[in-house]
Amino acid sequence: MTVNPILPGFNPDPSVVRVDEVYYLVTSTFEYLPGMPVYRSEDLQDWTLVGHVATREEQIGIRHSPTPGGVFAPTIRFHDGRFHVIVSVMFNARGCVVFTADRPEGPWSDGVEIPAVDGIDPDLAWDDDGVAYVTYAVMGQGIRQVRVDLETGAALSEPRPLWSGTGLHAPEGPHLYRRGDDWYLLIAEGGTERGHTVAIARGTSPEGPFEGFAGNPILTARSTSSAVQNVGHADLVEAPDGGTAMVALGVRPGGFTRSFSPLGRETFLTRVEWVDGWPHVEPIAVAPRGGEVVDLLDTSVPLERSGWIAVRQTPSDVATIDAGRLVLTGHGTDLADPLPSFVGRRQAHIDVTFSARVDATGGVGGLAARHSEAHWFGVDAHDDGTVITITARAALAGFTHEWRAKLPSGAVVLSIRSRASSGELAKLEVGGDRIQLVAASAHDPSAEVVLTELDGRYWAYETTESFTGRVLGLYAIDGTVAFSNVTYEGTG
Ligand code: 6LW
Repeated sequence: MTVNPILPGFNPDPSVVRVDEVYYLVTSTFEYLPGMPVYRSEDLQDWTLVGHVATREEQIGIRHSPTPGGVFAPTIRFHDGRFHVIVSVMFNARGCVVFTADRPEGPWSDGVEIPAVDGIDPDLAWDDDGVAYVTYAVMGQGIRQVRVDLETGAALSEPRPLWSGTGLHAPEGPHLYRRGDDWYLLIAEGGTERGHTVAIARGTSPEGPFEGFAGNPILTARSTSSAVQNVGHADLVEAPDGGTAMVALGVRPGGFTRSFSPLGRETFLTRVEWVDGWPHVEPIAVAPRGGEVVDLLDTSVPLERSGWIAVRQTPSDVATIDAGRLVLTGHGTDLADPLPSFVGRRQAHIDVTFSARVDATGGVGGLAARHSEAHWFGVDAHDDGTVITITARAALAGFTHEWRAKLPSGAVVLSIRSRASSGELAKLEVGGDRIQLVAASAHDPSAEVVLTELDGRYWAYETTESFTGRVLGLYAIDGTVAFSNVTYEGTG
């Protein structure tokens, strides 16, 4: 593999399908909208965002779902000329929903609810007669299955237990495949944290019985020094050369003890060889794509098309574009609010400088990194015409700390700079990154003020009570704030 992760940053629970020569992949989005990005690739390495399954809040109904609820682990499949995505939307009324589309770019349907599926991680497979099987996980009950009429969402059989896995904690993330005369049931086990593994079982019918492979787990990084940990929640697909490829989630924890992962769960790729009817999976290796400098404000397309996301609302519900600037209006709420005035992007590199020119003459706003309502940090400005008050804020488990500085009135450039711990720090401590919250007058960028330096271990996947990752973005607390020159410079 030349590049790994193939989808860096917050992109967990990958599911992939091949249609003719083209691959489409979806990932989980929890409380963010638009939900379930659809990525396209012809070689499994380079992926382009082509759309989202949930572009309208009503499709998933997450407006009142608490973090870490919302969109968990979708499966994408193609059947009878149509794309299907099945998903469980957690902590809200929708539950298990199946969406269809003629084109992967969408539009995707409003969705049909499947009330019989009362678990997570639904998979969709069809037998030769066109009968649809939904295979899913229920905590404490293992992998279960039900036959479903996808037009109405009605169950065509009683849900029943299918496989309890090899005995590890939390069997989940099932996918069912046909290969020759056999059916294979791929699952994740051990929990989505350090114990995560992938296991497989084989049977002669999609309804089982399934016999576990003696060589399970077929993939895991547990108890290894691998730079990618937590590997699991996998999906299989035919590779361009006719072999088999696997996508799986993993994290890249920093430091000697590999403990903290600022970016969250990312999507990785590896190869599979079949030996005597069982898959043998190459361990996942890290090969980052390298640095990039991106102007994030492409005002020629709607924000959601170029990768912007927002919390329980779409970016277009929250932000407007005016004369080439992105404009946010605050309502006296910060990022602790379930509906913040915030639009963001997935942080995809460990070393990042994220900056924007901020016009805060009409309000209070700036740049933030969000993990959840309780875990975020930011730096914002308010310009009263004489001075700009800069405030850095860091919310940790719901407690917010603040630092202040003053600059002369005028345009200001705010930045969030994160760097992997280096030198003795990286050797001795348990990793993570160092984050600076920075302000400078736009007329004199050299005279910058570093308001504070944070220890990124407290804003990592492992600490933030969310299933997401770090999302860098723009926010307004009060009034109207305009942003331009929004740039992302990532390395490492
Ligand atoms: C998902 C489960 C998991 O439903 O984490 O890693 C949960 N796997 O399968 C949320 O992403």
